Amino acid sequence: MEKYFITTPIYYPSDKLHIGHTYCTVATDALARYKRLQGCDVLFLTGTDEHGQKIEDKAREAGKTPQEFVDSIVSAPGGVLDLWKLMNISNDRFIRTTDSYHVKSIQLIFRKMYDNGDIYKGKYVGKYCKPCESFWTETQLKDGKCPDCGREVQDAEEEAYFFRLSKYADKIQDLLENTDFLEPRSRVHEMVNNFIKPGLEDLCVSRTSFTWGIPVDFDPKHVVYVWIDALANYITALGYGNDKYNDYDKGWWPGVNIVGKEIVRFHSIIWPAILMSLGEPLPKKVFGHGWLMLDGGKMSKSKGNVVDPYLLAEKFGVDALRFFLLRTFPFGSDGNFSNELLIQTINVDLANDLGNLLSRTVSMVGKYFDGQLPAEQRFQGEMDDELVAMVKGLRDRYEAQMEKFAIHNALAEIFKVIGRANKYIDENTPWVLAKDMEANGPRLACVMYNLLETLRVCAILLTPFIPTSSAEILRQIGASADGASCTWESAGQWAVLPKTVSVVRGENLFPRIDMDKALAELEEAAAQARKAALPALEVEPQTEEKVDFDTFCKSDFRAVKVKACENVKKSAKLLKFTLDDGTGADRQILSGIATYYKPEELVGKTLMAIVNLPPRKMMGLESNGMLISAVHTEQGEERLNLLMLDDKIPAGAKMC
Ligand code: ME8
Repeated sequence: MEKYFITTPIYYPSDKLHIGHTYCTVATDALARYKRLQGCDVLFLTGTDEHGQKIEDKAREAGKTPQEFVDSIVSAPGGVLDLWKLMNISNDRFIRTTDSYHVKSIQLIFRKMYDNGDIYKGKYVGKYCKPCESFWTETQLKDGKCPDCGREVQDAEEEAYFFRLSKYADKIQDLLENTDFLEPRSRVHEMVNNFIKPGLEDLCVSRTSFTWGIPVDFDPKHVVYVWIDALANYITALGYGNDKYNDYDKGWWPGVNIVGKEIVRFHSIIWPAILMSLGEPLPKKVFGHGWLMLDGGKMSKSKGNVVDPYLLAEKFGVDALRFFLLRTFPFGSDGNFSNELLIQTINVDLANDLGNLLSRTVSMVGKYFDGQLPAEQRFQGEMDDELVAMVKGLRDRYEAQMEKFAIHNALAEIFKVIGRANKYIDENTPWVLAKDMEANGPRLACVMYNLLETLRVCAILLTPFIPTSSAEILRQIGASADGASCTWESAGQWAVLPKTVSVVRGENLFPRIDMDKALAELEEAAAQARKAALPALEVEPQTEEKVDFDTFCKSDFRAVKVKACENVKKSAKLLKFTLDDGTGADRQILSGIATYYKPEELVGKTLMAIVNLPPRKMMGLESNGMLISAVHTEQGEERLNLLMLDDKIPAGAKMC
């Protein structure tokens, strides 16, 4: 059996993952499932890239150790592992770069490259982009900023180890230009023109300014550059340099690396150079997919424009979400995400086209034949030929696209057939045939059989995208009882179901979604999420400016007792207080706190007031002083509490 090793990038657990990460993982999952369907022995790897300064900083901000911090995002409930479980990701292995076997392998790899002279000690002077964890030379900067993310860079100078990347420049240019190692092809020109032709410089591969990384074992004040640590996961997870696994030499490597476009540079230049240095085979392929954008910009937590996959999966179903991501956006290009597009794709493709084809077919077989087709069937040539021919060639057309990673085109091929099948129903008008079963029964049975066969082939080929729904379709059309009619081989054949197949009515797989209602609900959920993301409790920062003691002492704070309190007419905010301030005369103070207190709950309370402010008119009434309260913010909402004093304190007592 052919071995096929496929990987996603390993994700940074610096924040919760979003729909962009989900896109990348679901696409790789579909490719892995496709290869399994074809009969390959697949090893699908994903994981998390847990070292580096960004994680160290984030952990500090969160008041956690780096390990506690990454655990809270990777393995805690609602973390990365749970997200992949929810999305029905079929990975066979999950690597964390903090796993001890990986740490050991990275130390060995670093030492091997040091021993063979490809890593040497030098001094780093240049610029560093912290969010990207990338070093740049002056000439590589774009308008003085990081060429990858456009953010500010900082000066950096320190003793460091370097990798002789320059030594491999020609070999890598040849690899990129003269093989199909990197796809899509457009990315080759970008790499060669932007990075190789201007001159590949040696790469700084160790850091001493932070500690959250894998120590260089022969010089432990250095930690290994996070990209060497990360890229090598593709082989350490197979057991390269460790005893945890022993798959590396067993035909699994080389594999296929699926990555997002911004990390193509690391995967198509640095990664093959590392492997060349180690004398190991290069990946079969690096495929750089596009970004899911929101409002024209890349989705990213730091920009605050992320979409939550949990919310969408819960609302529309996991299969519908997986399908949308892969059907809508050409895999190699960027795509603009919107909730409208998501709902529209579900309604058009899944509810109208596929869902209707299934429910009409199964219910007609139920209604006209009591759920089981008769053996006597009449094929009518011309009326059937076009559909049958389309279905017969579907698997090969689909395969041709999948082999090119043109996932969206493979799906388009399936949906052309589904559209043709719906038209076939309208052309053959089964409800008219059913009016005279004696004359037309065999013809009607053949129409139904052709539809069931069409659904069978489509459902098999849809399995990598919507695994749960495909299994249910195959069950409803009577294919699953017999494993042989659900295989890859059978998807390339016609008339595999027995003539007398029985169907099973099931639930409506893809109910139509009310667009306006769903959009309003999503907007409400997003508002709630934004609110929940606000700090739980916030107080105003303390004033820097000092006040001298004498000025402070001029403020006259007194205990006051509330004799009466009422709302001020025509004002939603103001309360009018009649107060005993210990002088024997009533004092009137107006306070804008009616949204926080009802007047009656304050009568009799002892409060604190400043009494020597100049009188002020509000809504035509005079206010002599101000009641003192404490203010803070909770989940974005302002909270106010009057300062209530012990009732033992007499009215007029001075606060000092
Ligand atoms: O880059 N649309 O990790 P990462 C599509 N640790 N894909 C997106 C996306 C979006 N909006 N946002 C992120 C890293 N991704 C490194 C990888 S591999 C040895 C080390 C994709 O968590 C992104 O393109 O920042 C990348 O392929 C993957 O998510 C991981 O991104």
